[in-house]
Amino acid sequence: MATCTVPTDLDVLVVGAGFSGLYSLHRLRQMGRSVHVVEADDDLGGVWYRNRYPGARCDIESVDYCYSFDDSIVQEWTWTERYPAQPEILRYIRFVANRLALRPDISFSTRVVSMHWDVDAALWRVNTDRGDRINTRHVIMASGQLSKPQLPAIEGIADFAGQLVHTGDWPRDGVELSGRRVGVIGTGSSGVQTIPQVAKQAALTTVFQRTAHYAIPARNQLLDPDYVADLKSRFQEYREAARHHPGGTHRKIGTESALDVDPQALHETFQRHWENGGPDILAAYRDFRFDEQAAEKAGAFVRDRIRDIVEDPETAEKLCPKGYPFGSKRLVLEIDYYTTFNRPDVDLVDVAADPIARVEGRDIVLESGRRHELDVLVLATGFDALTGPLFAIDLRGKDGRTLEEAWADGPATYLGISTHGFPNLYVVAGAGSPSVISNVLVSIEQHVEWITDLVQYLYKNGLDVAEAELEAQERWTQEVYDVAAPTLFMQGNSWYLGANVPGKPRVFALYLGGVGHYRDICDRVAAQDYEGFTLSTAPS
Ligand code: NA7
Repeated sequence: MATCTVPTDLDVLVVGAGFSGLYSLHRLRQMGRSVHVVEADDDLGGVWYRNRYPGARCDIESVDYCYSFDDSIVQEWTWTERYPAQPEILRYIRFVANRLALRPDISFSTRVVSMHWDVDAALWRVNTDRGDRINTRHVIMASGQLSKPQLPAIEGIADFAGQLVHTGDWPRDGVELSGRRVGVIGTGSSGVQTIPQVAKQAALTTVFQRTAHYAIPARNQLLDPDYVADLKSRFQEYREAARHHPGGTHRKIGTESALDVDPQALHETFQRHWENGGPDILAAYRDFRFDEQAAEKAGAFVRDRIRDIVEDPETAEKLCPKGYPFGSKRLVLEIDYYTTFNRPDVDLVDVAADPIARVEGRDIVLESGRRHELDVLVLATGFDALTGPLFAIDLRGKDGRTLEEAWADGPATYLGISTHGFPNLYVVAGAGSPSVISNVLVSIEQHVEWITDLVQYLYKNGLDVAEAELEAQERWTQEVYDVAAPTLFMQGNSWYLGANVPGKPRVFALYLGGVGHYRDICDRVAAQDYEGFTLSTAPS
């Protein structure tokens, strides 16, 4: 795609042209700021551009996973499925970008390689891989939470003699799967979504599973036009409720303990959730997030359903999640996943029992010496989440320290938005905020509005610099950890904890205090003239 030149002097540079970056661009343009977006990919869409693997779909309902800021856009767009598939989301993002004429202010195929804060000029000096040198007062990092694919540390994998692909960076022209022997490593959301689709085409599908994840039927379906029309007629009211809901959704939150309910009633509740599909079962009882025994009630129910569906008892047992609490990793929504293992051309290999030793030529070699010869190897091995995309840039703040050095013990932020020592740098829906533990579209809109309001406040008041105070940052970071500490999330070896990336500090970096509560805190800070930030003019 043809791309435009990046202006050399800007009020605001936005990094990334996904949901966050596009809304940031629109809002700042409306505020009259000089703003430009740089995007490493050759088109817009962010994760929804790159995750083009067969079966890719959002695990939040389409009517919630969309913008609300412009009601005419709400009225003009009509979602077709309960859980939107990647092509439909990408069409939506393109529709919004075209509708708001955003493309002229985006430079594609342009990756930021370094960003250094110039203290005297109070500017970020930014370099891109196309040789652009940009001076910008503010930078909004809209570079995504799950945008840096994580490759497994398996000897010889880079030299795999067949075709190697990662779900998070799926080739634009697709991958020929039909008639081929396809291996999939990873059984999180991406693996569970793609395995049934791969199996429909491949001659043989071999699934390498290290941990069985809890998966619930999505019960995806075409949306009833009357339902969509009704929602549209009261969409702002509908979204307003989500803005004040802990998860940014409409999920009903149970008030009872799963330990106080009699087994029959418990079973009926679980069965209802299983039949309705979707992740709402996570909130069926108030103690699912905190009490292992309570969560285990749901865990046992799911294992029983797997045993009902999967015909081979040995395969069923391998697919049963064990050893960690239900809900402590992201709950996976499945479509035809468990039934796929009833196919004669699908194999499940338990690589917890017999780990992958190395890749040799076209073979995956297990520690036992068993070999699996493949034509295509699909890595559904997840992402270096939240911090990965930020650390990929040589990003240096006031004292020349990199962000990676500043966050050596885990993300340290004020409100998840800003970091002491890195003035005028804002992260949208990143670590320290509700981010992807909520309906991220609600969180993105809230962040973009709050951040752009702050930028505009500075300009209106003749100020140049906003820097998070160290004390405010320490308090907030502690709050993030304290809220997470009593939850079962601390027990799941998930990307939420950074557990999937060797050497990453094991901290729960998302704010679990709830989207509505978080919004109130941010609003209070803004109302008190951005309490916790030092606001100043440029030294020179
Ligand atoms: P996830 O949820 O991080 O899942 C990655 C999967 O890959 C998971 O099953 C891992 O097993 C597995 N994995 C990673 N490395 C290896 C090695 N070396 N050997 C075997 N298996 C491995 O990523 P997804 O892309 O599925 O989903 C990420 C988010 O995107 C998701 O939560 C939604 O929010 C959307 P493990 O569990 O670590 O044992």
